[in-house]
Amino acid sequence: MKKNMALLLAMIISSFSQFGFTGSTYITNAGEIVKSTDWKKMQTVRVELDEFSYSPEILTFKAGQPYKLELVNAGDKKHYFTAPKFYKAIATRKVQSNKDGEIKAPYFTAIELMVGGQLDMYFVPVDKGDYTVYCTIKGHRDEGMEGKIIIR
Ligand SMILES: [Cu+2]
Repeated sequence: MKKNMALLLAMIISSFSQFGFTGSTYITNAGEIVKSTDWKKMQTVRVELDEFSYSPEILTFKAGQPYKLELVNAGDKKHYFTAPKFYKAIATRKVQSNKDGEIKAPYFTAIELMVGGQLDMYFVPVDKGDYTVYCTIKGHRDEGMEGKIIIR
């Protein structure tokens, strides 16, 4: 399990290094939004990753409402929850693993889930719009591993 966490950290750190090249337009006051949010009002949404799908396939969130998004890999392969534009439209508080710990960070581009893994993302949707989520492992998106995220 420690090895998995180290891998996960490596993935997240490598995601960070991409910022400089994207001309990023992340929510710059994400920290203030997270702090001023009433987390007692948080709603929990669960999405399962499998071969080769996200269930549910369409996620709808309300701007300003705090959420815990439970990302669960129910499949037999590793999968990604890659959604660069969505991550840029939200204020993220943290991503937490109930057994390994948590990572407090305002910005992500992708989250990788090991087989049987679960990570919970705590966030507040900010920018309304339609976003795409997909798996970046070779062939998975072609097999249909793509979903939609709506912030309204
Ligand atoms: Cu996949």
